[in-house]
Amino acid sequence: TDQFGIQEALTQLGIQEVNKGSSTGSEFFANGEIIESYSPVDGSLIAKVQASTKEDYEKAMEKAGEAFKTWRLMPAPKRGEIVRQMGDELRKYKEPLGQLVSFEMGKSLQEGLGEVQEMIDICDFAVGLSRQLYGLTMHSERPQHRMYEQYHPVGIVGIISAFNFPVAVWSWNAMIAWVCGDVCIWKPSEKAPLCGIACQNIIKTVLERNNVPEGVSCLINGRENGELLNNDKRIPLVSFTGSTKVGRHVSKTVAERFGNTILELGGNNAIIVSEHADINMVLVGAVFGAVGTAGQRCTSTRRLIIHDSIYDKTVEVLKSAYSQLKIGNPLDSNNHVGPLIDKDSVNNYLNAIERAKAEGGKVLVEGGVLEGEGYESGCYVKPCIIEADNSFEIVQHETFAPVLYVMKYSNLEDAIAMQNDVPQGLSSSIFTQNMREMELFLSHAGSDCGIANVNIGTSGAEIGGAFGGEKETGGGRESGSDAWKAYMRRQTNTINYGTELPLAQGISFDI
Ligand code: UN1
Repeated sequence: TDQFGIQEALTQLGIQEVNKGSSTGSEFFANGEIIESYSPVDGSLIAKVQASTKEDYEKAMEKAGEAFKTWRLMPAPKRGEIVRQMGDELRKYKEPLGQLVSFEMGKSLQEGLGEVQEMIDICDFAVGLSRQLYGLTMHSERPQHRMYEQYHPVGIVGIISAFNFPVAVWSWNAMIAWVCGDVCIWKPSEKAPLCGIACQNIIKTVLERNNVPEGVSCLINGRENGELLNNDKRIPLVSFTGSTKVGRHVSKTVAERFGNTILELGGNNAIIVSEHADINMVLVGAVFGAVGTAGQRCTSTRRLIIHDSIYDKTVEVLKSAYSQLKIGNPLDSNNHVGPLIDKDSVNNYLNAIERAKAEGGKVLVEGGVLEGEGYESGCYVKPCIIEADNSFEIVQHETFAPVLYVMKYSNLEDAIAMQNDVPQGLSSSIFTQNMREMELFLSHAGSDCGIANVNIGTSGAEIGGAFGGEKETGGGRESGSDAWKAYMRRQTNTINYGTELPLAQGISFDI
């Protein structure tokens, strides 16, 4: 691996052999069990992280609570200035952080760098936002009264992130929460804990330099901490990214105590390929969507719904593209597809293929686990294509791997119905050059997803839009647009500057 400079990157990011998994700003602590982080790239142990105990968690929460008291009083544009400096710091560390993401998680270096770019972009977005946390004013029905609304920070925001976007998802939440005046406590995935340590190391210098109180940014590693966050009444908002199964549990637990959640759960994203599509464009969108990040994005393309008149031709083009895919070390820019995150994931992939076959699916491009030189980690699999029915149970289910299901349609209403007929509702797309088709797809009778694209694949959303989806995807929105509102509490204010006290709704109450 060292031909790819990983050791150097780890050193630059301050990663040690054993890292304390909890910290508030510059103070590191953690006395729990050891989490070992193995790279799916070559199976090697990268480094260890000591998880937090309940006492460590309490310590972090105490610091977070204290920090909130001062952070909330700093003017929002001043908080924005600190986030601006974080963006600058991330620019400096883009290369090593991108390398670490690629090595710890297994996505291609290009995508690792792209993920850090999303972090930089959300910083820029948040800086602008820090001067635009607008509320409305309304006209009161009473004379000499003024009504308006304002947004206040909610307090401590819990962030539970997934392995597949081990740094960007945190930043979409944290950077926005920070300009809103909240403080954050982050539990990264146990499958990518070093990415969390690296991010904390990068931003802590900014916090220190600006005398920002410890606890604005808290990091806690260790699985048990997720449950502590979910049950903690001091945390009004938990932002969770992960599976629908765990998300359902988080949702119930947090709702039970009337806390709020932002849920970014599974997707089951389809591309409709119309007979009016530009096939060369479909090729890039669909293949990157299905095999990019080895199919481990919540926005990965899982289903292609192809018009029957161009079905055979499209399948041929796809087969030939798949035969040219290079699978291997994601740090080597010649490769298109890296490994899955771990062996459990490889098993899920194999099971999905078996189940699809058992339900009557026809394999068009064979899958399988790769062996031999370069594939020692046992996590490299071949992207496969299976002809299937949308109603197959396995097709209704999100498998976090490069398995693409293809199916036919003959009229667009049916294609849209198929695209919508899954429990999830994250991302969707249509390739067509026909204006009527694209508008129908985007209409009230069209896609039921949080993201609907035309002549673009399902993955690779920009940070400027609100990111998230409907149904079992959880309904949350993060990142751009007005997603910031979930990180603040709205207050309606009515001020009487007159000498009378008229009641609303014309009620008279004489005493
Ligand atoms: C995820 O997979 O959890 O739209 C997030 C995309 C990326 C984010 C994916 N910008 O594919």
